[in-house]
Amino acid sequence: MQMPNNKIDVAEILKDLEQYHPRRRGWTWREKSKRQVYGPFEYTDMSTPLKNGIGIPASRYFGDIDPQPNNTITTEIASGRFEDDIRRMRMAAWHGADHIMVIRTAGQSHFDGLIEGTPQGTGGVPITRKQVRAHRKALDLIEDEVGRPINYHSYVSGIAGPDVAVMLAEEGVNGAHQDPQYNVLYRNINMVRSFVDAAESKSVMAWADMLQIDGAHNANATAREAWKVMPELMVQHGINAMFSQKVGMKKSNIALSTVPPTSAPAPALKLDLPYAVALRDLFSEYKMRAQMNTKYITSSSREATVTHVMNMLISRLTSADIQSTITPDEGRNVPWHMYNIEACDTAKQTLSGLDGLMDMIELKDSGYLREKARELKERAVLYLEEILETGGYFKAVEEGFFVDSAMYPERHGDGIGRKINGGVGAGTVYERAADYFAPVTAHYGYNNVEQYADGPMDSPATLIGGCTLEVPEKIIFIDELDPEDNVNTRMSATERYRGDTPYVKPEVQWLADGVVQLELFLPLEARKAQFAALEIAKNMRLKEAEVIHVEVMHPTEGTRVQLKGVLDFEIDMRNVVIPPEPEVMSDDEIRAEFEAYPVKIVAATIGEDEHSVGLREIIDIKHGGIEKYGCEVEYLGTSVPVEKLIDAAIELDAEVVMASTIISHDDVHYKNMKRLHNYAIEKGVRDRLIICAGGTQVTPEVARENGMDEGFGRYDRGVNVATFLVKKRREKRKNLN
Ligand code: Z97
Repeated sequence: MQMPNNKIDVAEILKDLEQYHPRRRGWTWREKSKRQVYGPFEYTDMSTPLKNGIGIPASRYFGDIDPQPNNTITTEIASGRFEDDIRRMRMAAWHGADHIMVIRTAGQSHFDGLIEGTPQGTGGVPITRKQVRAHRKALDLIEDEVGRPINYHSYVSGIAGPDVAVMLAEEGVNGAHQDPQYNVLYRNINMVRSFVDAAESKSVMAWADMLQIDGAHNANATAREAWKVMPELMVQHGINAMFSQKVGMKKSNIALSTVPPTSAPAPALKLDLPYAVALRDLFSEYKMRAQMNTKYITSSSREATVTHVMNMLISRLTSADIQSTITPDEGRNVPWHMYNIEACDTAKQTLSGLDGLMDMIELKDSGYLREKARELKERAVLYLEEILETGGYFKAVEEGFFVDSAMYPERHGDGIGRKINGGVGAGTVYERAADYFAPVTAHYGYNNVEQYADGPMDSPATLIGGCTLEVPEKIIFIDELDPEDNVNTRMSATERYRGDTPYVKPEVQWLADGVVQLELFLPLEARKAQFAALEIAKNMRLKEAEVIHVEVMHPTEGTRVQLKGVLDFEIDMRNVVIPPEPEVMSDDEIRAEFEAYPVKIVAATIGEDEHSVGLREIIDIKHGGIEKYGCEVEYLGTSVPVEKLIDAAIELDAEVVMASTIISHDDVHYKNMKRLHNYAIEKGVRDRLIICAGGTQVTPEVARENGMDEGFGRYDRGVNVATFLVKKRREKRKNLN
């Protein structure tokens, strides 16, 4: 497949999937460097550059640099259609994501086994072998294109945890959430079963060298007052981390899912920073995955972005290894393409802007920060002690220790209580028989390998010539089971819009979904504004209109409303006239030209026209006008007669005349251009002068028809005028020689 100049071909990826096997296993960190140069700057907290990527918009001021922070950057994709996720992964990778977390369909934890095929999901995709394999195969192409390994991530939670773990290991998935406490607390899966399953899952994950992220962030998101669960979060991290280590996972593959527990307007840093410091004190041997706070996310994407930025300040102050990026539309949409990209850009922008922070400041080693961190650690240790006194973890869960809404050791008694013998899958754990033996790799616990004393003790699978982990050809690949709910039917429904096609529709998550967002300000109070907005949407022929954000600007003066809806038409690009892109020279080239061949310009707004702003924008250095290239401009003001402008050019021996003309009533702007041209002829200077005109209603073609050398319209800036002048003067010099 041809990359990077072509669209990624999903159909091509799906072809011959049964032959695809992952080309590597395990997690990959970025290549960090203490001294990384990007353009004119030297960075200390960055990693190696991408081969192909897109910098944040402001990078154009710095020679299009695209500094890559040293943290892994996560993007969470949740469209529910894995084929559309593929295109989003590619965009995210170009914007700097190297950890692709594909959210799974709501409640997959309750599926009691693996499923096959490619059904559509809700809020994520149903994780299946075909879907995972297609994603990993697409990521191989994408990582070659950006020149950096990309980690693919999924979930090993739920009643089918070990089955999923084996499938993910087989398919070369690089990281996963795994935490038995998640099953117990949030999915009411039996706790004994969950911990036994977790041991098996973690063994398999360890074999595949997968990075594990725990599930503690869920306590923060579930708690009534999220900052009060800080001691518990530490306990949850500790239980999962130590359990994983005992099962055989290496410490560097164990990551804590950390999350700043509060958000502004709470005094967030005063709570979140001591908490982050306490975590580093207790868990320095493990990796830190910093997620942003999601508990207090609202439908304001602005607010979510600020929270994200503030959270990243903590990441920089305490060195997070992975920076997660929740999309800023998380509070109102199943995240859309552009918000995934925005979140990656927010991370890049913030982390590069904060480069070198810890070389300049340090966290105080006494006072409030350390006292608060110590207090949190003490609360966590007391918590653990009480768990022991109560009779262990299972007993503590029974007694509702977890997700209680008070700050431990206080208790509200509203924690999530589960019974040791209760929950899904209770009573399904059996002791292995004395002669139990499974010829598989990465199996947890007693496997009676001694009975095969002559055989390979460490790898019982060699007795069958290797299991599916070593011999991927043994994997049975099932393509599709459901004749309706599969990728082929979905893709044929949108075939018209795929690949090289003239038909286009806007989209936010699925190809040609037609969804658009509308932003309105209405001088109405909030409730009236919402319903007025819906009425407006109806008049605009938007289908399925839905208000997604309401923000009071003032109780009576007005309300900001954002809504989404579906457009029911397409554009045929064959009918769209696209003017050629204006050629723009680099600032350096223009500057060099005017240095070598200085130019004098006279400029004015002509006729009876008092507009001055447009022309000033073209001239003044303040807004990037042509002055910055070293042009000498004599500005004569507004309402200048055309004759006076030409006379001034003669008197000052100027080479260029720039006329601004905004008023277009009765085509006076074009009439004045004609007069300029004729008067210059009359004076015998037309050949000597370059005369151009600009204004909001000016069309270059019509300006030329009316005697101008060039015309400039509403989208032209100083650089467009300067580029034209350079080219025109070069042409004139050439003709002279
Ligand atoms: C994050 N925003 O960054 P099901 N296991 C664990 C989880 O946290 C989740 C699942 C399984 C989050 C990710 C929410 N997390 C999104 C530890 C979900 C999902 O829905 O129970 O089938 O699996 O980590």
